[in-house]
Amino acid sequence: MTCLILSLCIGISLAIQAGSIPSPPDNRGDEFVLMFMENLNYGTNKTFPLELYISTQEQRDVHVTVTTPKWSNPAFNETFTIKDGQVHKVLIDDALRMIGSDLSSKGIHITADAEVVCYGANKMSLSNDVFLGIPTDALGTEYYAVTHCDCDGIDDTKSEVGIASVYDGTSITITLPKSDPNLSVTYNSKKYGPGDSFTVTMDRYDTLQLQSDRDLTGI
Ligand SMILES: [Ca+2]
Repeated sequence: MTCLILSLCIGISLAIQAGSIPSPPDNRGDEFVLMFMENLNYGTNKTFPLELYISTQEQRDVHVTVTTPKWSNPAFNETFTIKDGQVHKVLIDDALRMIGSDLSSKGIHITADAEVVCYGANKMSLSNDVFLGIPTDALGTEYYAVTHCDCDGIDDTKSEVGIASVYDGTSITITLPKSDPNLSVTYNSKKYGPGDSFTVTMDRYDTLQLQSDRDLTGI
């Protein structure tokens, strides 16, 4: 028994020295693919750029590049350097903000030569949202969304979900929740109801936004 424990300890020690134990998924990473969903503008026609904030815990200079690889209207490309404690703000043209239920190529690609964190602010007049970016190495293949909807017909608000693709040829199956008999989503000229499923194939940097007049929670 002693020999077994000893050999196990040696095995673990060697693995740690070789750096072969992967770190658990977290929000620090060296690659992100992000998107910005539609936001409402109350009482003004002023447009607001998309905001990204990028920081790091690294003691050395970290080189970061932010691009919109499949979007050129206008194209975006910015490279900068940050280190421990610094936060760099990136402003991106609001044309990258999604509109309606649509498939487009508005993915924002962030790469760095060490781990960084990224969060975004989606600002409009009287309607601000923020989100934490999840790096590509922490992404999964199954998600449930929680959404909000003023479903009383007074405001022109909708619930919405957004998907950004990291890989070419990604097949995504979307299933609408069954909880609301009046729920519907119209995508690609087809109307889907409670419990319906449909599949969308997306390539790298493609972005999909789906909206509904009803609460999409559970999609
Ligand atoms: Ca990480």
